[in-house]
Amino acid sequence: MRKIIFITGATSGIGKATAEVFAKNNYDLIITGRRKEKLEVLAKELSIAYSIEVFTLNFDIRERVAVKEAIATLPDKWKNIDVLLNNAGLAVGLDKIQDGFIDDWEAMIDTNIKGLLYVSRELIPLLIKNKKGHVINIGSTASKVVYPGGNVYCATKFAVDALSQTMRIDLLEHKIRVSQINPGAAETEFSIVRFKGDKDQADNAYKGYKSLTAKDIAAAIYYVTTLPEHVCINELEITALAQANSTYFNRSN
Ligand code: NDP
Ligand code: 8X3
Repeated sequence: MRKIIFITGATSGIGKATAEVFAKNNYDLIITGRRKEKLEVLAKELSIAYSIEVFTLNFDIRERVAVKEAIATLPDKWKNIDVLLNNAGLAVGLDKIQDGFIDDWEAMIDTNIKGLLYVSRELIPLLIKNKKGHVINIGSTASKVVYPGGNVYCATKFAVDALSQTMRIDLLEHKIRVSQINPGAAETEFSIVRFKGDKDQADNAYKGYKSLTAKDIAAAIYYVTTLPEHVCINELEITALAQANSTYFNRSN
């Protein structure tokens, strides 16, 4: 029987690359996101390429009822989840706190914190019931060190850090692993979303250095699931060689 990974935000970037890596390693996938067509194309592609099964769930993670209803449609055999990847997330804007747009703040808080909680609340009881599991939360270098204009995004990722630490305590008695992966800048749709479709601004984020790719992060996510059952990687921070932390980059290339 193949293992199952549930991935939030699998329509692009890190979530999509992770779906590819786990499919290649003979996992069945539950992939989620708002863009239904992208989910369906990916499901078809991966199930054919790797002879695995893929179940798609199309919902907006900010909608509490939609999350609950979507997860409730999982057939029993798909509830036997081994890995939950809480990945869906975004940054919107890079404004100073005094200039920030409240709609942007709400999008980040509702997605990065509340959405992660809604999904976790539905799925963690299943992991407990199955007496196994691994929760992997995607934090950020911004879970540890803030940067100018990062205010609310950094706050949401600090919150993810707090949740990973407390989940680890809550799930200790159930032998469920909790890992947090903290990527630095990785070239995905992240900056396009942050800069609201402004491609020039988005491209600037990755200028002058070789940034991480979504595949680099996906490889690390897979790695933390491959260790012996008694071992838990609590946290991994991964940056490009040219990035020291949230603020310091070597852009001399
Ligand atoms: P992408 O923009 O490429 O992917 C984000 C994914 O999240 C998409 O699949 C998107 O799906 C999903 N998503 C966003 N909002 C919602 C929503 N409301 N409901 C459901 N799904 C949603 O970015 P990344 O792959 O880079 O980002 C993935 C995670 O990695 C995020 O948590 C991000 O904060 C984190 N991260 C990214 C870094 C980077 O530099 N790229 C660095 C550090 C952390 P859809 O739009 O179809 O709903
Ligand atoms: C994303 C990291 O520094 O590009 O979490 O905003 S950063």
